[in-house]
Amino acid sequence: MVKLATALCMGLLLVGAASALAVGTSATSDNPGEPDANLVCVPPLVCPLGAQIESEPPCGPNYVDNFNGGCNSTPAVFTDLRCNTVCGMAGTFLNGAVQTRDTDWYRATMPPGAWTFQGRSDGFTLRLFVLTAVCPTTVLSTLSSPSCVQSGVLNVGGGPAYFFAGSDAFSGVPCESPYVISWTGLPDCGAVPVEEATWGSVKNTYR
Ligand SMILES: [Ca+2]
Repeated sequence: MVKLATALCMGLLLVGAASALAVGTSATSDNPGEPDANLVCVPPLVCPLGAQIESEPPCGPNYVDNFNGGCNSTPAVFTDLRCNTVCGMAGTFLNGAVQTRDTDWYRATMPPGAWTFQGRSDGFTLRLFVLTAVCPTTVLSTLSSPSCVQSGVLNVGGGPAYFFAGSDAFSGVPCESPYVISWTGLPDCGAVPVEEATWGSVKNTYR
């Protein structure tokens, strides 16, 4: 386990983590033989029907994340998970002269059991974390996944947890670059019951 402490706030620790763990870390495609980390998917990544939409405002120069910056934000702020699939947007930008990435933090209380967390991105290398549900937080597990490739799975136990999704790199990723992340153990909001009355209650509950 790696103590994030305040280093995560500035993204400093994760620079090292990224270079150590990421597959195809080149932000450009001019390294022969290496995967293009910013490969745009053909066909494009699709947001599954009924997925929860992140809905964060687009990042950009000097963007301040008061939406779901998690332990990086003051006060800490999270997107609460309602569904087992989320469609979100990642990106990098300049904060003054500092290369910065948008970080998206999700939280849920997982039911008792053993579950998984994974994702896929379009146009950038995705970084995922499972974190303890406290700030400052502690990394329980992490992985990266090249553009267009379904990631491996991170194991998640029951109880409260924080989850992180974002660009692995701190530069070179346009804001509004899409990703889809998913869990086992959370409600499937894409399931549409046959009976209309039941459908209405599901719609009200999950959308
Ligand atoms: Ca964010």
